[in-house]
Amino acid sequence: MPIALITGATSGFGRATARKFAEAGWSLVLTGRRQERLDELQAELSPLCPVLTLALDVTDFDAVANVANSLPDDFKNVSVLVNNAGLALGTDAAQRSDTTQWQQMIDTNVSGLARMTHALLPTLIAQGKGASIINIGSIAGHWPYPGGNVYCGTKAFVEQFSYGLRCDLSGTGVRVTNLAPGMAESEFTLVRTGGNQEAHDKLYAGAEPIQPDDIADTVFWIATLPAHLNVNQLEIMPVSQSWSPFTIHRQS
Ligand code: NDP
Ligand code: 8X3
Repeated sequence: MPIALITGATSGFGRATARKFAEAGWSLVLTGRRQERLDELQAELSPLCPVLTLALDVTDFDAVANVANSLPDDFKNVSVLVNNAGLALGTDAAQRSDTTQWQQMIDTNVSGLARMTHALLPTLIAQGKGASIINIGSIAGHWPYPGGNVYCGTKAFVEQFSYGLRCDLSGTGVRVTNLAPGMAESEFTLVRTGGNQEAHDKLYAGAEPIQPDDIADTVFWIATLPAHLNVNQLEIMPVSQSWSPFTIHRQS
């Protein structure tokens, strides 16, 4: 069976995607920082498919550069890379934001994703036709909102980087997708707010948000499309989420 490598498999979209691919019997390389969560996934999914877990921080650029070389023979021919690891930190206006949080978002969502891709490109190109890079962008990369500042910027990067990869990989058979979800219920808001359960509950209450399984189904669909097809960009929102009028600040 083919091999998928999923970053940020310890929670939310990444964990649901791991479960989806496991049900289909794919071999999986699952990464994230939390070893306990990786151990739990290994125990849960090993009866379904071959699973290798790797404790990997995508901001550890030396470890990321070595990731392809560190894979044992049974797991080295990765044909699907799901660049999912990412986070938002804070919702303050730029002028009140903490630049340490900005840097962590840039290191994770931009540099980590770019370097993971670079590390896996020779492997993916060697697999050729049907191989895929599925980058998890966001509607935040398309539409600004107050307090989104650097997070939105990192997701705009993911979109443009995905298109640039499409250009550079022309002729290799390797596909690239920017999958841009809207509001989804995961640990995202707990991470963003430093563990504020009330903020999490309030945001999702009555909104019927996207669930991680919805994104897992979409990732699996993209990865298993006929090899001559490339989904360049897919934006997906809950029906409950839409746009508002522009804000006009008026002189008093
Ligand atoms: P979760 O917080 O539930 O999951 C985030 C995952 O990213 C975790 O597995 C976490 O693992 C991993 N991660 C974070 N930082 C690092 C790091 N430095 N190195 C390795 N892994 C890391 O959130 P989601 O599932 O919602 O988020 C997944 C992706 O989807 C993110 O890129 C997010 O920006 C994006 N997204 C989320 C939306 C939402 O509304 N939820 C909407 C649109 C996009 P660990 O902590 O173990 O390292
Ligand atoms: C997460 C979606 O709108 O909360 O990427 O930024 S949003």
